[in-house]
Amino acid sequence: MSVVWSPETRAHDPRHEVWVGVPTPAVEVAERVDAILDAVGDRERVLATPHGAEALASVHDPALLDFLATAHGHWLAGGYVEEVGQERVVPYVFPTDAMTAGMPTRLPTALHGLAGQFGYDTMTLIGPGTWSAAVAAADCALTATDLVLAGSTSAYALSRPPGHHATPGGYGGSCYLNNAALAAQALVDGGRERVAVLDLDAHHGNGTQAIFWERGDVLYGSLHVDPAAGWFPHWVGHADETGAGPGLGATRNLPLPEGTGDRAWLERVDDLADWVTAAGCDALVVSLGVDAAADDPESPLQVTADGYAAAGRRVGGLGLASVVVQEGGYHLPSLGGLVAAYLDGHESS
Ligand code: SP5
Ligand code: ZN
Repeated sequence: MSVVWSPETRAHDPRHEVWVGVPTPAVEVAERVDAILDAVGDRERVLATPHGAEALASVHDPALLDFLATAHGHWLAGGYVEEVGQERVVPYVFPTDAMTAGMPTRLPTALHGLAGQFGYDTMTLIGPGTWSAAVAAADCALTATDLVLAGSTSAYALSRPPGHHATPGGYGGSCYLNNAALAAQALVDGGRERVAVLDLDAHHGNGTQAIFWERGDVLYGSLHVDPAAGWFPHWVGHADETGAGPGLGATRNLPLPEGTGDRAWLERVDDLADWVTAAGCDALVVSLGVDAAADDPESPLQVTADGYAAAGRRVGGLGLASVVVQEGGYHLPSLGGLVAAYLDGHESS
């Protein structure tokens, strides 16, 4: 399968997250791109082509897109670098019900106030290259989708920063634009009638779930470490969330206990694959996070490279046109091998 990538995805260089108020070293780093490129071997490499702002608005609110495109410039003009030495946009207050208590609100003048309308956590900073990298990551997913719509059986998008935590109107979880959702929407726009997004990342893809929550034409199925056991995204991703309205039954969450290894993880991959088959889908998007791996610093799941290869065989065996989109995976020494293991499995079946 072709590997769609863009050198511009390296432009996002977050350096830190802010975790419980403390700067911790970033894990979603630009080196991930090269770790993966080095491992995908002699597969054909395709450069992503620009798809424009209109494509991004197919799943995101214009207000979010405007904010992401302009926030860092406004941050520099706002004096935060001189005053406190913070070079990246970090939200300060969040307009949840706890704060606003049902009262009317006004958009804040200060950017560190306004940022809380769009950013929903403190781990996802906006630096000088964030917007161009996020757009490039989306273009990777959209270009891979073009290849599939043109007749390729499958294509892999080396999208980074990742996307599955980005909601219609918000960014968080190291994600800014929802690359997998953009691919799924583009498959629908290209004439596919029922698209499944199968999310193998260690975390629940709350953004993708939110985007397709009330839709029956795009299914969202995910297996992930149980948010109720204390894991991001904490508030959503439970088994009783199944969609609403026309989307009722088109969301499926399989939360997993800490320590889940290959055997139990692959049984749940089987469950999702059977679910996709039963739903009669005609195209597939795989949110390929490899942070469920045992070595990964961001999750307590214990999946091996052999496990990812077996998942690839099972999912590839569905025989559906597939856009495989990169999500998480943070252990740089093993990252590329895990991705290659999945792709080998997917292609072999
Ligand atoms: C796409 C994706 O995999 N996003 C992951 C978002 C969850 N990140 C959680 C970070 C938790 C705190 N990290 C610092 C831990 C220090 N021990
Ligand atoms: Zn993840």
